[in-house]
Amino acid sequence: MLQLSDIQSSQEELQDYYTLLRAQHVTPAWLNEAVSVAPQTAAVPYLWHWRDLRPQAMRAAELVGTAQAERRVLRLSNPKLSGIASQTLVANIQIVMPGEIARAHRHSAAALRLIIEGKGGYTVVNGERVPMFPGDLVLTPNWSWHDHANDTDAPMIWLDGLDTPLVRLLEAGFFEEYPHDRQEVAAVVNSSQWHYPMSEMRAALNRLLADGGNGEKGIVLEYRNRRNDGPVMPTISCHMQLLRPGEATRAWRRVCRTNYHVVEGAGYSDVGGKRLDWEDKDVFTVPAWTFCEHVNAHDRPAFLFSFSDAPVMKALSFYREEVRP
Ligand code: GTQ
Ligand code: FE2
Repeated sequence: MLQLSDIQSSQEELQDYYTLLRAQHVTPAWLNEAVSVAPQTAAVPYLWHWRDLRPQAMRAAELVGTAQAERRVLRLSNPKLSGIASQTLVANIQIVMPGEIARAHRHSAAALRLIIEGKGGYTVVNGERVPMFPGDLVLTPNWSWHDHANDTDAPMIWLDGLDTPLVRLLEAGFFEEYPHDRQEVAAVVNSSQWHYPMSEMRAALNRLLADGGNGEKGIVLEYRNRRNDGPVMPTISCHMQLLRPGEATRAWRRVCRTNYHVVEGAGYSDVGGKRLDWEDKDVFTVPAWTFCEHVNAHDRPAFLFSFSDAPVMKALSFYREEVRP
């Protein structure tokens, strides 16, 4: 028969033993080893108001040139993390002023841009010129060359989403500067595999709305990778949700991290019991395994863009989701 053994040792014996272990860089796992029955996120729900962000982006453009900063970027910082919006994905605000360029480079981190403001600057992705208009999604996948330019007379401001914290955790980060400030543009294309215009997304959502939506998830579409029809990039998936005036979604929680950007509209989201009131161009973060429901509290449609690391969690069989009963 199996028996649980109960050994009585003195505090002194134990402390001597632990001291010895520490000196040998060995840790007894029975001390402080908290097992969690469900994910315990360190991050907190948080919202950044555009009315606060925009003046700071403009100020950055006065204080720092694109020659000094590899990228002139403000990193939205979760109050409980250090300098990042979520554990795996950053959400940054980048500004490129008229006549400026952000010089060409490439890195292991995958990036997306959701354009917030501007009259149409462009990003060059592996020699392809991709236009940037408000609401557009632009991808610069892992190890693709990219530089940004603004040849208009208005500031260009966008939201950057990158998987840099994940790449750092996995110790997989490479970075390379291009030999010139900008890439030669090989092709000027109207429809690039890296570009998802807001006009097309809006039209697709309105068609879905007319068809009654896709069930309990509401009026929401995933951006598809144009090569393989999967998530837009191996580590990041992107969605756009249309919330009808007065619509309230069900509360979901998922084993992944999600950052939201309000393309347009006003309302609020209940994220883990915290109410985040949002309006046009705000950004907010939803930690892992935290119930989240959205409410469009106004009489105009709301468009919520989001990006998450769900593809990573699915690939590793960690993904779960549930609706609040
Ligand atoms: O635009 O290439 O927000 O490399 C952070 C790192 C943007 C970019 C960021 C980057 C970029
Ligand atoms: Fe970059």
